[in-house]
Amino acid sequence: MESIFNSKQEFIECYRSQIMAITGKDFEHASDFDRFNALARLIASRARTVQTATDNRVAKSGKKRVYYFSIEFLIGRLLDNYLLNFGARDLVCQGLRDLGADLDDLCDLEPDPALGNGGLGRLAACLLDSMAHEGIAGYGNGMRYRYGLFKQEILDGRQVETTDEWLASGYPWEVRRQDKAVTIGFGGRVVGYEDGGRMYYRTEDTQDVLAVPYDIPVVGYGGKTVNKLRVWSTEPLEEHFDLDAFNRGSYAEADAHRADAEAISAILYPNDAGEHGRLLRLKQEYLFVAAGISTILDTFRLEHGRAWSELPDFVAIHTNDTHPAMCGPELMRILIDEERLGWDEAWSIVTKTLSYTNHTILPEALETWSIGTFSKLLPRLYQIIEEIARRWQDDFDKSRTGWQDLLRNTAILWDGQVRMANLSVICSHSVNGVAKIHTDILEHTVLKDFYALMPDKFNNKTNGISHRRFLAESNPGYARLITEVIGDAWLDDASQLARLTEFESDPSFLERAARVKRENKARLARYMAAEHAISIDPNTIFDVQVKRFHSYKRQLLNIFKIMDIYNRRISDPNFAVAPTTFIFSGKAASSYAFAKETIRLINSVADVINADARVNEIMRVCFIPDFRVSNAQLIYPAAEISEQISTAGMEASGTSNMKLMMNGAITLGTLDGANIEIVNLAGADSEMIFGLTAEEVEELREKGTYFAWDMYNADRARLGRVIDELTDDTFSALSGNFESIRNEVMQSNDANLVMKDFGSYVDAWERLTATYADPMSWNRRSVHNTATSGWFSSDRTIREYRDEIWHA
Ligand code: HBZ
Repeated sequence: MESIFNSKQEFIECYRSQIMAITGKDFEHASDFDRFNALARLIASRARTVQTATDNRVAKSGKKRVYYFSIEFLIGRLLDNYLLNFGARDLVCQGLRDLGADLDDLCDLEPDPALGNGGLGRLAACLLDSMAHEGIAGYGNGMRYRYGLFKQEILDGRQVETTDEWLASGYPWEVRRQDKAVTIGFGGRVVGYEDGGRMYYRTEDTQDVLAVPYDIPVVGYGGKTVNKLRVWSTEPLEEHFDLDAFNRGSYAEADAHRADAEAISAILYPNDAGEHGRLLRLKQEYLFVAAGISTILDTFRLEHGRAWSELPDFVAIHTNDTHPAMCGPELMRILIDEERLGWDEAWSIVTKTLSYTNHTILPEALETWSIGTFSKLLPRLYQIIEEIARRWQDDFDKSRTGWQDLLRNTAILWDGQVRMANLSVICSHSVNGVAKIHTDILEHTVLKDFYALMPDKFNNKTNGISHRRFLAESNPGYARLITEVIGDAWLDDASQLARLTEFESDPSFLERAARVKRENKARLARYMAAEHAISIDPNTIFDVQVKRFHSYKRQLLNIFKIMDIYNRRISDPNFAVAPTTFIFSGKAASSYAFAKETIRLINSVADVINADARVNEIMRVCFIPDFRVSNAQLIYPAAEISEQISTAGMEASGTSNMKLMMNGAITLGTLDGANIEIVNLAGADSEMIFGLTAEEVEELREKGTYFAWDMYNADRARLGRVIDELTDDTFSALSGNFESIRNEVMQSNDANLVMKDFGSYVDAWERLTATYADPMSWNRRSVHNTATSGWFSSDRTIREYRDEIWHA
């Protein structure tokens, strides 16, 4: 691979002058942060040079451009990743060493922008990485939140949220593009006017804000393609600083106009499901949609004039979940009101251009907006949605049996609400789920009426992960070992990882892989000691569950298992289990009481167990605060057991399951989401599956014969005891007992089937950990997981999107 620097010497010279230009200091007098900042800016400017070349190439070749609209992009730190992708990592590392600096130390100073909640946002970032690698002209379009997802601290066992001020010291990767700013109007009233015998509409008296884009380069591995992520920030259109108010001493009032405009991009909503209906969120959704569409059309006009019928040939717009669902109506608005196309022509263009990914089957997570709120904030857009809804109903095939049900379930406007998922499906030519089982469930339950009407629209795109970030960059020891035996082609082509199967029975390779795992565990232990003064023992099994806290992900089941093992060991000192460190990490939505109580329960159990000399030889519980991309990259490589224990049928896909598999962890999981594909690829012998299947869950729910109290009564000694301990003070030293958890489980008749799966789960865990005593067999399964994980590279995922949806 060609590097962006011809030699180490050239790098050092460029770097020195960069530091001087930015700080006015020479390298020796620059602070560590100055050094990081200058290095990142140097790489960013190289990236922009390649970006311009990429863009010229795309413009000249007339290649289709793909715009990925997502309200979240969880990009993680970029410096190390971009050095790797540019093939400059070793050279820069050595250059820095000559200067007396350490690359890893500098990388650690980079802010980790938390512009997303979890899987959905991280997926968007992995797809950007892979688009650039595959040479797709693909652009992210999102929001630049001034404050990202809250920082999580644990105080007395509880989650405490503080603001994430990731921009405080500036962000070296972004460039503000004032020249590309767009005015966005809210509210106002729709005015019709006649022109040439046709009625047109415009909105007057709107409240306007300025959407200002910031561009972040996306460097593809190989360094040939650099795309960009464009994120939008809001500002007042004009300064309206109120001098009179200021002179009266009313400072906040003087600047209120600015504050109102800036509020739209001030903060990321911290809900990964459920709660919505907030006006500010609706403003965010419209803002990044309208600004993004405006940019797309400007580029198109420049390259193709007003040949709108050709838009679908040169542009694909992908909507990540329903947050960008207004893309359809907004594109209609511009084509009809401004470009003066007829409805049918515009509609055909829109539906050929748009596609939609669904990420959840939780009915309460499907977005809806009150029509009252919506139509007041976006009156013209609402009219267009009404017309889309009217035509949908008008054109409906009313000869079908049961058409009334089909129509009711597929309606866009219903019960005073705008249903964004239905809007997304109707405006798109493609609808996809994110794992095989998830797409099946969409087709047969959540979106079954659409599937009955238009089965061809539906397709599956199983999620993927950037194997470069989550294996090569996160696990450098393992990456070196892999490269040593199969060469480095796997970085480019993850399917090459399959060549590792040859080494699954090579004792010396397995031995070395195990040593790397051991070092990764020690690295995580050092991080915990340094950052959180928590000591964990790398000689124990690292059993890891890291993800958002949600009842369906069943962190509760995991902690019940831990309580049970503790109880049994206390009752019987001869009860033998493999020494294990139970590791949890993840955030709970700030308004989600049950999830927050689950965090407090875990920390309370940890407090008791970790202080109990009777069990410390065999178990410890560790909660890693503030889960985010950067510490996730330390956790995955250290994991040996990957806990993927959602109630079957509930987790759309999961992606931590893939990251952990790739890093050699064995999955302990239910047949849910992409766990199913994991088992299919690696084979049942290499994972440990337990619990009800999705069909069994459905059947149980339909039959209505399940009673949580039966489970309690049938296993008083173990499960019953765990349930009782929620309220009997065994674990209540940290701010009280857990009545609310007990009530939630018992009063909902165990909605997530925690009690139902408890027995088979603990049993599976015991069987799995018992095999740890045979290290060769364990290591073989570990390496086999890595060897069969290549299919989960997001390079594969993006090629499927490209070939089957975007046709780019
Ligand atoms: O998307 C997740 C799914 O739960 C997970 O199974 C899947 O692997 C992943 C990628 O496809 N969903 C989310 O992460 N959802 C959100 O983060 C979210 C954010 C804002 C919302 C709703 C959901 O308003």
